[in-house]
Amino acid sequence: MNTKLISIAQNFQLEGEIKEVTNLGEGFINDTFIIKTVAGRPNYILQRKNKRIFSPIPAMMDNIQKVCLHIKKKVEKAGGNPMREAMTIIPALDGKLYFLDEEDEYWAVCLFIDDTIAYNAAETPELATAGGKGIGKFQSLVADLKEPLVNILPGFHDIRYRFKQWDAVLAKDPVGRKAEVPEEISWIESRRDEMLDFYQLVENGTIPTRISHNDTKINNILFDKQGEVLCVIDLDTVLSSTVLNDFGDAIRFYTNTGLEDDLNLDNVSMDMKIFEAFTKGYLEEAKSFLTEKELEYLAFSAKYITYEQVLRFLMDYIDGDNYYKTKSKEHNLVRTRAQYKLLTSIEEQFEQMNRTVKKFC
Ligand code: GN1
Ligand code: MG
Repeated sequence: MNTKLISIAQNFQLEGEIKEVTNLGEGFINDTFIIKTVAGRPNYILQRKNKRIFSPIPAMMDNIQKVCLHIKKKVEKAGGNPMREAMTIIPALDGKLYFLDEEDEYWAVCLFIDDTIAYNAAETPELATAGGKGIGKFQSLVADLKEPLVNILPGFHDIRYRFKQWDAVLAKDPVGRKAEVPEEISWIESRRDEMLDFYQLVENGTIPTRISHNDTKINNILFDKQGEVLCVIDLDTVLSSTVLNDFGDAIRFYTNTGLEDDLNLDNVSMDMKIFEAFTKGYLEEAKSFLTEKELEYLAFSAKYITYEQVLRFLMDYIDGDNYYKTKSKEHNLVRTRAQYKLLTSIEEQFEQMNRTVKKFC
């Protein structure tokens, strides 16, 4: 594999001779590697982009490039360092933003930003506040990007579309798993109307659509050694959607006292202190551009995205594990139950979450 990866990497405009290409991280969708080069030269991130999910990949890379160049311009204007505070896409030798290999797989490279820290959990409230600021700042940096982005993930955080997929998968029950999970299915059905009522506000424009990141896990942010956010990464999902999705997804991830696939449900709950800390940081940056309606539904977005994630994991389980990478037959079901536990914890603390949002408005 390593020689194959090296020969893939050689198709990009890299500085310095390649020393090795090794695995990095555990994304559910793409495969990610680090390209190490000789001393004194930059290192790079190499990714095989998942063409089953992002389609078409060339349009996705164009979206990412538009966002990166826009952020770089603004960072430069503000006197910052555009090579560290924005992602840098490295083109292939032919100038394209991707390389298509003989097996029809798409690869892309970006610069590795060194001297940074990526966390897998919001270990302290201070880190959560910094993360909140980072996401708010990212949204404000891209708010005035005029060039349209191609919607390469139709219906991504659109619950009406997700219900269509859900109904189809349940009707088909392709691997006969539906009968095993009646209780889990009832978790989805009992909240269907509540979620559609919210989504209608997005569809009718009551809640505006803006450019958002759509995958705001803490490990998609690079921090500097002082604990401040340097750069938001993983731009595969930059789309026009409600920015509430970014807030909700971050809360789903940051506040979880357990793991996304925790086997021990007692570990899983929503940590109010982390919620408060993230919200404080986020609103410091985002308060100035959010509308009253967006603020009103900010806490709800955590319910919405966590619910959507329960649905997506369970749907993939019933569908026979076609979307997410899994480590065992039950993995998507374990994830479903752990995310549902988180959802119920959010529901229990919902009033307090709303009060916290108001405090920082
Ligand atoms: C996927 O692969 P990763 O970790 O960046 C998914 C997110 C989910 C997440 C679950 C394009 O993200 O939407 O929230 O897994 N990305 C896509 O943790 O489906
Ligand atoms: Mg991602």
